[in-house]
Amino acid sequence: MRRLRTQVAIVGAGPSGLMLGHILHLHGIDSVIVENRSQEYVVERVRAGVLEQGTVDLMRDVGLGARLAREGLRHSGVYIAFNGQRHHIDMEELTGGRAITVYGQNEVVRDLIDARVASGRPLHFGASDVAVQDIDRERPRVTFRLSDEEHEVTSDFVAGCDGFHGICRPAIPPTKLQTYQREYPFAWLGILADAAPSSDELVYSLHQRGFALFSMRSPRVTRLYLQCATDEDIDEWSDDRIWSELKTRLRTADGWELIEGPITQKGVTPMRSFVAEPMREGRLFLAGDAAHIVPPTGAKGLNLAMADVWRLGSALASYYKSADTRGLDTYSDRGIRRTWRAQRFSWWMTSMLHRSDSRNPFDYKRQIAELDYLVGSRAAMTSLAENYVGTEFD
Ligand code: FAS
Ligand code: PHB
Repeated sequence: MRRLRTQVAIVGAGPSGLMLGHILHLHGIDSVIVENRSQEYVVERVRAGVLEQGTVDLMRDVGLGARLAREGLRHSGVYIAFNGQRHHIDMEELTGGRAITVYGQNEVVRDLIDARVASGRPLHFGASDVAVQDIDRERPRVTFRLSDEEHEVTSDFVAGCDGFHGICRPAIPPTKLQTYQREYPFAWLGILADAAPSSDELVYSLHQRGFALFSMRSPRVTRLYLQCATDEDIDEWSDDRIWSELKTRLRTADGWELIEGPITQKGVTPMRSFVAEPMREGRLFLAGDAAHIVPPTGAKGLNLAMADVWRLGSALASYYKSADTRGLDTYSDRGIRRTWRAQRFSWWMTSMLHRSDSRNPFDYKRQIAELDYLVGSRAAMTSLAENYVGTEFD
């Protein structure tokens, strides 16, 4: 058994675990990161692509803003399309200068892994049998196997950054945890294509046949999504069928045309809303998808995770610097408040822009009326804009 002692044991090397490790490193606080998948898997998996202003500011503040500034695509607005018309919402103007940046989650993870390796601090990929013990004691433990050797990390705190299917949230006794969830009766079929993005900014579209989203990753790569059934069989979707359905749902009267290209990745993502309360039990702190899941329509998942670890990192820094526990003691309440605000916005975007399974024409007409009000009201557009670009981390 190899025994390690550290200040903060971090389970999971996704964006939240890696960013927390980096923030702690900048404050001179020790941590060990334990991840059960390989580095390649963690870097290559395709997920989010939209960074709020707060996430971009955090990347810059922790010294990881250079490649993001060079390769990220800053967007001052977004398009909402319905009835064959695209309507632009100038979020930067409506929020006094805040904007979003398109930069793939896997690029964020790549930058954070490079920084971790450069710090020389422990980052273990491919760990198995990861478990958390004694979270209600002074010295919680994380145990795992690595190349057939048992490891035990003893720490002051454990950060559960291991996502929705991780082992940290289930380590909290069910009597102490309240969960809230909503499953949506549809999913997203998403593709990556080697095609130059034909729109300068994202296009969210409601069509009779369902939702569609035009997004991108770089000047050479387009990212697109369309609403599908929860049990959709991806093998039934040839590339031609995908392009023709996307063209139908994204067609607008202003002659804007989708540019096609080789599809390099496709998959179906389920849609759910999930919240676990509290986000802390004893010496265990949950962050990111381990504590909450939002449907991706509001582009909040990654950004909420970043807000959590900014909050947890600052709280741990105050604790180690001046034994001030106020940040740790308010971490969960502040996190839960921000989470429900993101849940409301993500649910609203999802409900407004997807065909519900009722197929009741009343619902579709009401959705169109809501979109018509949205693009005609400065107040309504401002509400969408400030939620979409995100508020200051708190
Ligand atoms: P993550 O899930 O990213 O990371 C958790 C890490 O913990 C993983 O590396 C996992 O391998 C590891 N882990 C799990 N169990 C472990 C164990 N027992 N021991 C050790 N390690 C363990 N958000 C958007 O805004 N837009 C999108 O388009 C979008 N698409 C998404 C598509 C998918 C398929 C998914 C699942 C999510 C998507 N999201 C999207 C949300 C996504 O961006 C998440 O919010 C973000 O990855 C959260 O980051 P983490 O909390 O770090 O969790
Ligand atoms: C993406 O680019 O992957 C993306 C963009 C906006 C969303 C969800 C996903 O709402």
